[in-house]
Amino acid sequence: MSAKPSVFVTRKLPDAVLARLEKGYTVDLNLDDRLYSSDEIVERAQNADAILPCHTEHFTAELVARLPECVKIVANFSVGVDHCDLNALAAKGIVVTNTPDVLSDATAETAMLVMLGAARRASEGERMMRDGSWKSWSPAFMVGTAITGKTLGIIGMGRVGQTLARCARGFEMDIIYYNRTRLSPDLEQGAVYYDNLDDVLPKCDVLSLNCPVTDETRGFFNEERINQLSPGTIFVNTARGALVDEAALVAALKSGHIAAAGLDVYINEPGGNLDLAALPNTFLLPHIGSANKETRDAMGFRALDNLDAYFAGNPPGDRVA
Ligand code: 8YV
Repeated sequence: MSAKPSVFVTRKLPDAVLARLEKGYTVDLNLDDRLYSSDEIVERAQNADAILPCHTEHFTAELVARLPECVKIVANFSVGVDHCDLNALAAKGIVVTNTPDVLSDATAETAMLVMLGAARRASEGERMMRDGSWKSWSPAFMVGTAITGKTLGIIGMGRVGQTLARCARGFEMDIIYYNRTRLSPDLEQGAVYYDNLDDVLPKCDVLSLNCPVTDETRGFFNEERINQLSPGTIFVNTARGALVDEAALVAALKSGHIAAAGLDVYINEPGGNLDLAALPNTFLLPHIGSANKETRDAMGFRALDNLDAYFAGNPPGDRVA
């Protein structure tokens, strides 16, 4: 090991983060911000004590098996860790960390943005203004749905879910939620807990997914679950596309059973889903939930805090494996 631990950074990080990183570490940077293949990740890891990846690099069991012994920690620049096979990494003795808390506000802001965008038909209106097709106005023109005073169901009441609930209360929304465990009353802030999805889905005017992808939640939002929603529900997903059966979602949006969807995440990223894009009642963003300067800096610093702790011989604060 060189005097300074060496860190392989898979993507281009904010300048302030790189400046701090370079003070404490020998770095292998990707200033072109190209997406590395698995072979390139393995090759660049050959001299690395640590890897600092994003969710765009998939640490499958196969890739993890090929990582050299020198790699001691994967310090993610993300809160989600579904791109990492945590069992494979742990079995190899590699510590894994994430960046919780610091992106909760940004992701909740994005959930409100896509919720309002879907409810108020913002995508249709925006396109009309750009292609010059706005030719008339009437009381029946572009009528959407109010969210003020409606019931918001949140699936996954972790940090982002709680922050979204706080934002939605600003619109006088009633919050109901499903979570593995009930929150304490001070965190619930009046939100009503259900220990069963079956009880939440039919009661929502707006449903928001805010849970991680696990073996249990992958693809859970399927035709059967969608049919449990009351007709006209607005659907919001800023968590992960893999939670959703997108073909079933497209069918429900076409039939009007789901009135509109506001999405920031897709099964296929980058790229998204062209069937969803072809529908007028979708408001779609390209996975930019945490994309503001303040948050991206904070995510980088949080990843560095984890690296610093690990290489100082202390337990990293955000260890997930
Ligand atoms: C990040 C995210 O932009 O942190 C997460 O889990 O989904 C995003 O907001 C991305 O993961 C960065 O790697």
